[in-house]
Amino acid sequence: MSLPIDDIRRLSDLHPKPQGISYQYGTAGFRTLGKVLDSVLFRVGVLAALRSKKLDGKTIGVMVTASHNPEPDNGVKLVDPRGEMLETSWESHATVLANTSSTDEFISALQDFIKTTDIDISKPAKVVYARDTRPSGPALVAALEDGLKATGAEGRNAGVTTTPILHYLVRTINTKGTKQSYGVDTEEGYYTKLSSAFNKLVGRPPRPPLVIDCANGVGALAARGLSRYLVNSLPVQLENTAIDTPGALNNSCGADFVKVNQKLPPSLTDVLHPGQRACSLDGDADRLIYFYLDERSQFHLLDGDKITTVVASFIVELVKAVGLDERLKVGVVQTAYANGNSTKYLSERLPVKCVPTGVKHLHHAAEKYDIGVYFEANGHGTVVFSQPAQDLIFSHQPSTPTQSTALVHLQNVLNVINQTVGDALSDMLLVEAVLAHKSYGGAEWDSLYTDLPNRLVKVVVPDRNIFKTEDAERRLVRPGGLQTKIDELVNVYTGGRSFVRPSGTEDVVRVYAEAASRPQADELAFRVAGLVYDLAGGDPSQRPK
Ligand code: G16
Repeated sequence: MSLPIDDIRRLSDLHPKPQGISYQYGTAGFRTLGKVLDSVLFRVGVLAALRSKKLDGKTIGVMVTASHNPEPDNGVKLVDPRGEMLETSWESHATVLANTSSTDEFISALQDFIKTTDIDISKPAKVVYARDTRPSGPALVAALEDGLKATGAEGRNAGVTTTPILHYLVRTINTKGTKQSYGVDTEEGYYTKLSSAFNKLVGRPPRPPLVIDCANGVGALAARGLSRYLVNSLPVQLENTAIDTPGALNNSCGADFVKVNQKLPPSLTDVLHPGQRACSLDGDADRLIYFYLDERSQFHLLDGDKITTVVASFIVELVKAVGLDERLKVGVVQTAYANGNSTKYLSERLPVKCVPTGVKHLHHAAEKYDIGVYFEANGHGTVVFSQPAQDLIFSHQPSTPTQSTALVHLQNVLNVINQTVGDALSDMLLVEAVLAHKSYGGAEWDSLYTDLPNRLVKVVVPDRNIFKTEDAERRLVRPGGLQTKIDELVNVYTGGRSFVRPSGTEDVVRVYAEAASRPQADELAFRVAGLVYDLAGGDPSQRPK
């Protein structure tokens, strides 16, 4: 059997690649303006089918989203059979196929690829796909469907849903009827799995109401779907749910806005009361940031690092209470963005590893532990349990009533977690369960350690690809000499730390700085941003101030 070249040619001609644009499969797949992604979606459809064939007909996922990015952006990423990110070696194949300039070139690259990767074309291909609420989504999904049609793949449209639900679907479809079955392969199956574990963990009476900022994105739909199952355990108040209002998505709301600006979304000013907990999702509901107002109505951020701390500590306590602390090692994975004081707090208690930005790096590192807790400071993360750890947790015979109670809690913790990828709603339930068990409000949780003041700045440069990093992105290798200058600046500030890295999702370079005081952190960040700008040859009128 060979490729249906005529079908591919005919449909590919409907999705020509625009001239002068170069695409790159980065940290979160392809991501750029939605209006230039048509050809990419077609080709991703073809690639997803080939990935499925390569993996003996296992279902591959495709998510159309640009997550926290502005509404005109869009993107697409592939999901491997266990719900994890696409295998790294295929990222470069995706980039090559997306950049072929004509149908002929595309077909010839495809044929080479099939040969070198040894794909058996006669195998079946199955793909499940979904999109977020962006206006460019429907047309991009149509292009993707043409790619599936061209290769004869069987497609399942999961509609408008969150990125983590799509990852969940991929895993449940592929494990259906096996010992590793992960749940029922529907959105309702997802809500039922998470909520029933949560309801068992928390029970009545209901928790005080939680305000959820849905970023005016698809998280609003999923949060509403989930809330139907939480009536007696966690009343929620959904805010920023305007999914049909043009321009509203992620605009002055959502997890990225709250984390970067370290302030309340303006739309919540008259909504949130002092002491009340609230959280923000991002545009595809795979990130979660908590916050609260103290009695003086001062804003306090509870970011991914704070989530790691409270979740990892709780899991360690449970494992100990069950009597499995010698057999189950819990570890934490962070990135360079982790607040210095979170790393200090955690390292005094647990093994902590630092890896480059991007869920795939964190996820893989977390899989090295029996129980790996990973969160990026931006609120993207989850907990992964090795298969032997899961088997042990579900087969262990406790010796005392206390151990027995702790074991049931640990089993429910495992079930409330979406292990496939960072999942804002699953993480929210996990955090709520931990807070309920520890009788913590926002202030008690926040007091575990005090964040070092920090600042994140974006720098627009002519070419972000000249920036190369090492040591889990904590040091710059190129442009030459810049790291020495950063080091000299950092030394001037008490408790100073700063690093520079090119973004994998936006055409910018990011600068992070922390120091002993807020003005010092701000000053250090802007001075480093200035250095970056000058060395990268930016327009002097646009220099960060
Ligand atoms: C994506 C990645 C995250 C990463 C974020 C920002 O998140 O999945 O791992 O932290 O982009 O990456 P960068 O700083 O390289 O632009 P999301 O929520 O946008 O999918």
